[in-house]
Amino acid sequence: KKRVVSGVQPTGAIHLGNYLGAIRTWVSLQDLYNTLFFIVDLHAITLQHEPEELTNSTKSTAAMYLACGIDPEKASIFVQSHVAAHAELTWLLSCVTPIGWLNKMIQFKEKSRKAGDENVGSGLLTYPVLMASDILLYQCDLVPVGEDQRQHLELARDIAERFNNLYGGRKWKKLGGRGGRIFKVPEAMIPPAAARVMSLTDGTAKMSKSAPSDQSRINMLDNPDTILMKIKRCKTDSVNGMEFDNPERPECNNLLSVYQVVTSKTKQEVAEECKDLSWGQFKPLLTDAVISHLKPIQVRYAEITADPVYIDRILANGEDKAREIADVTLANAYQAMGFLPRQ
Ligand code: AQP
Repeated sequence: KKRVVSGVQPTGAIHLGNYLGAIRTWVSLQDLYNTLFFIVDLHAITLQHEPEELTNSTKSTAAMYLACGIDPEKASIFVQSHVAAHAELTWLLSCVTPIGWLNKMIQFKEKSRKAGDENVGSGLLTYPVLMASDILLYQCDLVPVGEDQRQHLELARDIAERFNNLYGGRKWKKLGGRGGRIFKVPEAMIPPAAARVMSLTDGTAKMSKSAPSDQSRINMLDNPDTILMKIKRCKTDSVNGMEFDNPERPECNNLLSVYQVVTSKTKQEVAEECKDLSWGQFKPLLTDAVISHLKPIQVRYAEITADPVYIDRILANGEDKAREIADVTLANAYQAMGFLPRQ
């Protein structure tokens, strides 16, 4: 079976963007592939954070994975910082990643601009190297992510190729290794619809956990009244009739795409159903569809979090399985670079 890995940062409440762009796809993959899904807590400290919030978010993100349908019998679920190989491999990869590659990352430019120079640690720049470690450690084939992560995934592929070229093949064999490549070069897997869910208050900005206004996103745990209110107040335009793919109407395209995915309808069905609707007619349809899609997830979340030991057990089990794979790759990387083996 091919291997799939992915994760979400515990930087706040999981929103519809994280779910539609990533977690929902994972659920459909766990029957077909060997899957590892982790909570990427080391990534959550690249901007200033509250320690207590990190603890709480890590637990709630794990519970949300389960509530959304990730099955611990099929997938390994674990916390990134519990597998030390992630941090160790990051150092090795940092040393083969040119700074120029990192300077080109759009997310770094955006986040560092927003945070202001004083608050930007070097971890924000090297974040994509940690992400490369997350992926390459598991020799995975596919990485399901939202559109916003495409550039980071390309970088992970470039780092893998550079490392393989520098240290793989005959050189590695000479040091007692297997020869050939050290890391598999993975492919991105981006969902066909709602790969980039946009903010409710600005159809040109992505929905994000860290956006200051909670009105800009629908959180997975928002209650029906909150969802109703957020959709009621979301940004619209003055055109009647709903349509996909009109660049002049980003909000319209965004909300239609969300509606399409939460109702499991095709794009054609939704385009036909909504083409003559006004915003006033469309919003209640969308509100009901989102509320009923989220309801079973919220019920399950409440059940899961009622028993904290349950999650701890799942995370410990996932960690063991992850470590088995990660430690082999890490040992290979050390060996290929010429480090003296640990006894
Ligand atoms: N708006 C989005 N639409 C579709 N997919 C999205 N993802 C995030 N936002 C959207 C996908 O969710 C997964 C986890 O994302 P992350 O937590 O690692 O970080 P992020 O992409 O930076 O997400 P946020 O919500 O914007 O977090 P903050 O505000 O903390 O930076 C990824 O697969 C991502 O593609």
